[in-house]
Amino acid sequence: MSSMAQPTSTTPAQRSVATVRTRVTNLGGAQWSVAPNDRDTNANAVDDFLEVRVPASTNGSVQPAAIYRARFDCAAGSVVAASAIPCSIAQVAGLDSQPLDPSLVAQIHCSVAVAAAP
Ligand SMILES: [Ca+2]
Repeated sequence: MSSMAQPTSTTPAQRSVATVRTRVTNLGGAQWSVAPNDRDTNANAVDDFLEVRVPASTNGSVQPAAIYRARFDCAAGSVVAASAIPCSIAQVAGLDSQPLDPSLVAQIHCSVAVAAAP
């Protein structure tokens, strides 16, 4: 599965892939791994799109849980609403890489919560 978050009021800077990896934390333990990548979708030399591939690492079912935490930069004191960060599920496949039944895909949702960085 991969999800995408496109912050509108935060400003992720141009970062290397290695730096982006340090900003995305797997919250699912051994259920899956996370493989983040950021992209510049409008060719202005600033990455503005976070894509995270989340391959399951078990043969059993994946339990509902928060999948990952991503840390974005924003100006000190600014307030960012979760609704300002769109999130979508881009692709869902089974462990065999085949698309899942649409009734299963319909049960998968993307949501965003916002918290200050520790
Ligand atoms: Ca851009």
